[in-house]
Amino acid sequence: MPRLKIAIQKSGRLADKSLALLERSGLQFARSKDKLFWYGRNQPVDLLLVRDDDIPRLLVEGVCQLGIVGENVAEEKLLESRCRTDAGLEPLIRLGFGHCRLMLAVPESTTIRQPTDLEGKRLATSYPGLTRRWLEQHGVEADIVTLNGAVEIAPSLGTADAIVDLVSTGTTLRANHLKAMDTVMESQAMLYRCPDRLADETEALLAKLLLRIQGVQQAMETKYVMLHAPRDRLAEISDILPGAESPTILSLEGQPDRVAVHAVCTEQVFWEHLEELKAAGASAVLVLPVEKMLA
Ligand code: PRT
Ligand code: ZN
Repeated sequence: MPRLKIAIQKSGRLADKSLALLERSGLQFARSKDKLFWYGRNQPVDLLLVRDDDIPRLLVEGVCQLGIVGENVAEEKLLESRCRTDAGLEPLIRLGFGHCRLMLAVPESTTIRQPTDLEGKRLATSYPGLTRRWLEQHGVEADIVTLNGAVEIAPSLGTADAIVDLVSTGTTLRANHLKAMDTVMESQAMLYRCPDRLADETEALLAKLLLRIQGVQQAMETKYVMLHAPRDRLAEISDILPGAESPTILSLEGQPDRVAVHAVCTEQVFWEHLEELKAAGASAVLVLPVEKMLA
């Protein structure tokens, strides 16, 4: 009987959501507090809990067949060519969490305004591979100072003129009197597979698991939206609903000019959408989660 191994981050920003996704996909594990290995209880799928930096290598070396890691880490590791470069990791599903940007940032008071101003300067980063690629793309020669942490304080310490670091809310940049100048890479958590083809039975198991994960992923993004709308603005309202196809229209007792609209929105529903709906005459807008779906 073939077994699959999935690598996820042991602790950190991606850890809880990675595990939750797998558990929602119906996988149960015999949890052990300190150990790195959790045995699959109800499916032949085991878990390896490691540092996120190790995940690309574990996949390339075939120790694990699936792994969840930020696109930033996967790209960086491949560029640093600590793993075999001829066989890249295969990205399978963008997971919709761990969103961030790898950004080039400069001190607020700097005279650096455009990429060419970085010529001959020093850039501090934990992402030397991606930084080097950005410099090459912009035809700039600069020194890269590789740091494992506290990159944001390098300019105030005088060890760098600019930094390339991950940003999500921007609070860290502001707290260190830095401002973003360019986006080097946008990233989120991604499910990757090992580059090598597996035995037929193992491939079949992997395909089955992928369908489940995709289903969970879709259900998490999908919302059921209910609202009341003026009959004569239905087309406009349907256009605002993100990713909704043919909504259900129901008449409202005693209100000939208004109808109830029920729609399955397959893309994220933001507050902005609700505000637009309201402006188009919608009322009683409800957004409900979808537990499971089979399209
Ligand atoms: O121990 P291990 O090596 O497994 O974890 P780690 O410390 O290397 O990584 P961790 O858990 O911090 O991050 C894991 C992944 O989360 C990253 O590789 C990214 O893909 C993703 N991610 C999303 C982030 C952020 N957002 C983020 N904001 N990773 C780091 N940050 C840091 C950033 O480095 C900076 O110090 O948060 C700070 C900036 O945040 P804001 O909100 O102030 O902009
Ligand atoms: Zn790490």
